[in-house]
Amino acid sequence: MKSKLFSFMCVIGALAFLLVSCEDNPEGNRAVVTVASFNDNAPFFCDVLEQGDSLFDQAGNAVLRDDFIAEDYLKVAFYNRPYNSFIVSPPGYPYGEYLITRYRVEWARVDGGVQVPPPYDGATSISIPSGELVEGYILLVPFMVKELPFIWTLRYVQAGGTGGEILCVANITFWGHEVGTDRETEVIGSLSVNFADWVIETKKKKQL
Ligand SMILES: [Ca+2]
Repeated sequence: MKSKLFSFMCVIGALAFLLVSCEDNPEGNRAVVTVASFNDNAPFFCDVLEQGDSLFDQAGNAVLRDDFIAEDYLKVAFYNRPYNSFIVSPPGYPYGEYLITRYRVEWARVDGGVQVPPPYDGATSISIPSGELVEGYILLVPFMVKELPFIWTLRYVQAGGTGGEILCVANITFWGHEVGTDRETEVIGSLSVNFADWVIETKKKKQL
């Protein structure tokens, strides 16, 4: 009799668990998503002007015609830790997967300066299955930021700038939701970003 009662209680318990597990409750988060790393855990060096194949001609004048501006992308690794280890969602079912849909980059100076790039809002679709580490890329420094006067002036002297370096922190907020819910949650991370005109002469010694 005791074993029948025990079995009955187990069945009731399992049913209750299934009901809770299958509840389509948009308030109930089951995943905890974090930024595992930015840029492979290294500071980000933002080159405000890319030099072409040639830095100087034979007369020592800067060769500017092959200089150009490149937008900078940031590598981001997300980890999706299941909030409840008892809930296992097979592929294709709700709650096993988290989807990053948009992000905002905001800047702070850490060198005593006051001018910062404006906030930047971007959209993306980075899917992170439960229990997995997923890497993606976001746009960190758009073209227009490198055209801002206080960034432009960091170009090397021969290109009309004054050189120098600006030290910033990028505070990045990601928004996303568990697949199967419509409740948006935030994931936040920060990294150091140094703006300068990095001139790598050892790679570009070619003269015209
Ligand atoms: Ca450069």
